[in-house]
Amino acid sequence: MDKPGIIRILDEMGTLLELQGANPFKSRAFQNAARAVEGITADLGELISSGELLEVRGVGKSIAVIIKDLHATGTSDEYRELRKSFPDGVVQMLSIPGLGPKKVKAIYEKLKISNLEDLEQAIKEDRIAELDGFGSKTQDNILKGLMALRTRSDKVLYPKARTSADRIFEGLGKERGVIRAEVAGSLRRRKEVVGDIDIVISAKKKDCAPLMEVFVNHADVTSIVAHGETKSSVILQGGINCDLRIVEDKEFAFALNYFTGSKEHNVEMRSRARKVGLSLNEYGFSHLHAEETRGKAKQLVQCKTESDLYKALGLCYIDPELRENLGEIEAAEKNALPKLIEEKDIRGTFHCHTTYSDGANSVQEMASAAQKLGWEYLGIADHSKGAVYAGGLSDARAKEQVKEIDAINEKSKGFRIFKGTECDILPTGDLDWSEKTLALFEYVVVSVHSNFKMTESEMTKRVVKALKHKRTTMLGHPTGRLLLSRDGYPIDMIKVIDAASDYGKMIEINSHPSRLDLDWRLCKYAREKGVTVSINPDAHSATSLSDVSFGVGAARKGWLSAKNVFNTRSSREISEMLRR
Ligand code: DGT
Ligand code: CA
Ligand code: CA
Ligand code: ZN
Repeated sequence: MDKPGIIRILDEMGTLLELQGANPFKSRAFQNAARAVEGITADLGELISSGELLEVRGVGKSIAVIIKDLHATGTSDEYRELRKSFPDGVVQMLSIPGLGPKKVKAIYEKLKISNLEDLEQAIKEDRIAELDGFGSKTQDNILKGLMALRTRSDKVLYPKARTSADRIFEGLGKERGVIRAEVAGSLRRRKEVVGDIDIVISAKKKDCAPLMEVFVNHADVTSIVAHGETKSSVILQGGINCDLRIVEDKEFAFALNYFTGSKEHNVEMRSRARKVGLSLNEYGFSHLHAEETRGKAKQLVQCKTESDLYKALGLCYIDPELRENLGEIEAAEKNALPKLIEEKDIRGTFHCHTTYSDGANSVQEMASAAQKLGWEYLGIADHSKGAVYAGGLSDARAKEQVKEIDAINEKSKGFRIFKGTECDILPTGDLDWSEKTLALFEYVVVSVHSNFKMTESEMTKRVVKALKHKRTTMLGHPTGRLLLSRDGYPIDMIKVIDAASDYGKMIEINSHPSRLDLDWRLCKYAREKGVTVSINPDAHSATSLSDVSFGVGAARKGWLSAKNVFNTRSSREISEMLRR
């Protein structure tokens, strides 16, 4: 388990102890330990193995053991015990804004309320207000908090859900009795944020119950929401929900298709089926009209795979990423779906940072890592001088870096570093570098990093002006959004894409999992306008070069083929394009 996960569990344990009415020093010790772990800058794994963790102020012996377990296995006996001592609903109450452990304890013990529904009911009956130390004002606040909790989005970023799903899937998929197994839902569709994990398995009837046992007893499961023979639902470490369905193998294609969704895609599929007199659900086809069933019940289409299912409806296979009911069914009918880009099409990438600005690795280290990924080239793009918060280069340092890259390129065969910069777009829409410094680079990524508070039309004008600059090659993270934490600045992306098209400029898909900006929903429009996209990792370390794979996912969701993407070209083609 990583540091943020450990901090969260320590905090939760402190709260649970408070709820239990334990010695206040004990619960505070957990909260202190959480703050102490937060403050650790060294590598946590090393601190643990060297025993230095005990020297960290605020971490006592027994908590050090818990941290060690959490780090190594993702869970700890103490944590599981503590979690078990309260119903899940009581723990959920703790996440209601404005409702602390003392109050939850009173509600649970005095009114025997252990879930949110009963809590809401009790509020309606004015029973909370009557509790000692509560009153009607407190009751109103709890109701407000409860409503806020209901509407809060509990989504997680794609990689977090992917990692959790892989951990469950790894063991479960190989269990005896599993015939076929697949991750479905928004995760299979590669949505940038995911609500919960859905897994579909096919097995013989007799194997269902034992498989379900394995699932609900997985080490990552923190609580069980529902446990049945063919469907179960659990909460995993980190708070993400995971649903499992087990079906018979002849139903597998139907169940996988249904649980992959999206809901909107499913609705379209069902209405298509109806047009040919069939009813479609997660188990198979059936005849729509009872009178037609007579005499031909046995003739229903069997579908072994999803391809068979689509074929039965007169469609060619639709990749999961496209199943958002955004025209994929009509295109599949005409056999007009694009051949989607794949990770192996990528031959290098642009927009990477080094120790010259705020990156963690040197130019050489970044280049070596790119070569290890099998790439032919790498574009470096450190920050421009105005980006002081990110170690922006001075003009002199920019010159030095360009020299260093030339020297490395001279020595290396079959690999090429492209000299670039990530140049700030000033509030006026001008570029941060002088013409003279801009001329040092082979390409220029322009990005907004400051003065976000502009009106939509001002911001659009600013970015369009930067795109128009003759030295500009591509636009970086076009909206500045951080998924689940910060909305992008207001900007008219249609106008921006139109401008890129008019000026012959590119737009990046920033592949950092919390950016994925250009949004995939706009890729199709960019493609129609002939705007080439560059899938860039915005890597600040050698390891994050692999974030490019998330960008490939976004590009696939956006209907892009290899030919729509800049960094599927060969090194020579890239050189020529940049020279022009
Ligand atoms: P999420 O989990 O919110 O990120 O998104 P999904 O798409 O994974 O949604 P989820 O987990 O609620 O359900 C998985 C799939 O099951 C969904 O994509 C389509 C199918 N499904 C669920 N509920 C319905 C429904 O009411 N109608 C239809 N047609 N399909 C449904
Ligand atoms: Ca889901
Ligand atoms: Ca689900
Ligand atoms: Zn940037």
